[in-house]
Amino acid sequence: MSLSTSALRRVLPAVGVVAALGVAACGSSGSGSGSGSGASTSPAANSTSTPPAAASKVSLSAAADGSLLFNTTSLSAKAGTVTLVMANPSGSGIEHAIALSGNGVDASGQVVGPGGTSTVSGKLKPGTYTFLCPVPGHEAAGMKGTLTVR
Ligand SMILES: [Cu+2]
Repeated sequence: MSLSTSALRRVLPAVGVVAALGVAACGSSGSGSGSGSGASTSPAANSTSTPPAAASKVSLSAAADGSLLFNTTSLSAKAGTVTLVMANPSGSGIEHAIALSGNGVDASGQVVGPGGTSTVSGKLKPGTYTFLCPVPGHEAAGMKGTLTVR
């Protein structure tokens, strides 16, 4: 029995040395790798943000025969920046303009003679607005209508 004990004593230190060498060999291998100068991370920004307010143009015209009327009394637009473009036909023989009022909006375009175009724009929330000709007497004569914004 004493033989086997001394044999074990010779083997155990050898195992310890081998284990230590193995650890040292593994530990020395790693060198700093060049990771990460990639700065461009682009998340999908458009998928979560609210869409920008649509800018919409709405066209109308004054009566071509000089009547104090627009060609429509009802317009509609999407909420956002809305521009009304009013053409004054060259045959109207009279000045007109386009204006917009309602829901805190009160804006007038320039007065234009026959052949001209008057525009007015505003940031409009959903609701009902009035478009009209601000030339004195024209609204009362019928140059007005309703703009519905959705
Ligand atoms: Cu007018």
